[in-house]
Amino acid sequence: MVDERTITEGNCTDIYFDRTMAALKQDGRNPVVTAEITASSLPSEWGVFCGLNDVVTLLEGTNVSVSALPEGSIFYPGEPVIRIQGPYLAFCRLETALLGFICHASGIATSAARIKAAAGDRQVLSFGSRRQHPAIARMIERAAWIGGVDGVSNTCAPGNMPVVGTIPHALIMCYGNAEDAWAAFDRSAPPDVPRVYLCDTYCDEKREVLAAARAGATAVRLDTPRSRRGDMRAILEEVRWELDVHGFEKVGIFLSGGLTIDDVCAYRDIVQAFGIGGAIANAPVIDFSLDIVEIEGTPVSKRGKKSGVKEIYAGPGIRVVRPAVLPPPEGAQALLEPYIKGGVVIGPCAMDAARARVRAGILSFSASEK
Ligand code: PCP
Repeated sequence: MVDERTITEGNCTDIYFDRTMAALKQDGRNPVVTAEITASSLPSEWGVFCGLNDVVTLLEGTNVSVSALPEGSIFYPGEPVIRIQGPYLAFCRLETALLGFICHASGIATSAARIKAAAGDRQVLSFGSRRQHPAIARMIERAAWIGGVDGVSNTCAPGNMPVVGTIPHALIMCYGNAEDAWAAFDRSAPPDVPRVYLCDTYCDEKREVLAAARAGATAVRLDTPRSRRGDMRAILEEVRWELDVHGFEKVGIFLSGGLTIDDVCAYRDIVQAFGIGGAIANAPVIDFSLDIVEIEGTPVSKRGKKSGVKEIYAGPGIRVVRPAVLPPPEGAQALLEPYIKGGVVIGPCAMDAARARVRAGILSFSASEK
C-alpha cells in the first residue's frame, strides 16, 4: 500500500516526471510557469469539483501559489479548476497524485450530486465504500457527502456526517429467520437508530414487509436480487399497497442493490430512500489534465489547448472563460480563489461549505435533469 508520506513527498509518480526532472536539473533549467487543470469533456453536462483539500495538503510548503474553484463548485468542460504558479520543478513530480485526487473525488461527487438531484426530497445514502479499496473509504464518503447524499455507511467517514445502516442479510441468516433477527437488532441497537428491516432474504417481499411492519419497522428495505426483479415497479406497488391497506401508511420503502440514477428516476415517486453503492463509489473519474499555459510570463500552449492564464467569470446570465489579462465581462465575477501563496495555505477547504455549494448549484437544475 502506498502510504501518505510517499504521496506527499512526490514518490508516487509517473516515472516520466523523474526523467523530466533529471533532464531539467542536468541543464540547470527550472522555468517559472503557470499550469492550469481542466477537463475537456465530462461524463455529464456539468461536474462537481472535489478533492482540493488533498491538493492543498500536497502542495503546502512547496514553492508555488495556487488558485482554484472552491470545492463543491459546479464546473463545465474547458474551465480551469486549478491554477498553479511557480518554478516547474517545485511541483513536476506531484502531478500524478494531484490529478488522481481530483479526478477520483470529483467523479464521485458529480455522480452523488446527479443522483441526489434526481432523487429530490427522497433520501440517498452512500453504501458503496465496499466497492473500492478500504484505504480510500474516507475520500469516497467525503466526496459523496459533498455531492449531497443524506448519509453514508462507512464508519471511517470524516466529520459529523450521519453514518447510517441497519442489518445485512447475514444477520437474518445467522438467526435462520427474519423475525428473530429483526428482534435481536431491535434489542441491541440504540433507540435513535431507525428500525429499517431488511425484507427479502427468504420470503416474498409482500409477506415479509407486513411481518416487519407488525414487528415495529419504521421502514422496510428491499434489496431484491436482480434474478428476482422481473418487474421491480410492480413489486414496489404491491408492497406499498399491502402496507397501506393493513394500516402501515407511515412505514416507508427503502430500496437498495445495484441501483443506478435511472432506477432513482423510475421509483422516486414510491420509494422514500435509496441505498446506492457502485453508482456513486465506482463513478467514472473526471479526466482532468494539467497543462502549462505560461512560461516566464509568455503565453504558451500545446496543440489543442489555449495559451495564457485564464479566468472563469460568472454573473447573471454569464458563464465564460476569458484570458485573465482582459477585463471581466460587466456584472460578472472571477470564480478562482487563492488557496496557497508561496507555499503557505491561505484558503480553507471546509467540507460542509462545499456541500452547501453543491446544493445551491443543483437547486437551479430540475429534478428530471440527469
Ligand atoms: C449491499 C447493500 C446494498 C448494496 C451493497 C449497495 O448489498 O445491502 O444493497 O451497493 P450496490 O449499489 O453497489 O449494489 P449486499 O452485498 O448484498 O449486502 P448484504 O447482503 O450483506 O446486505
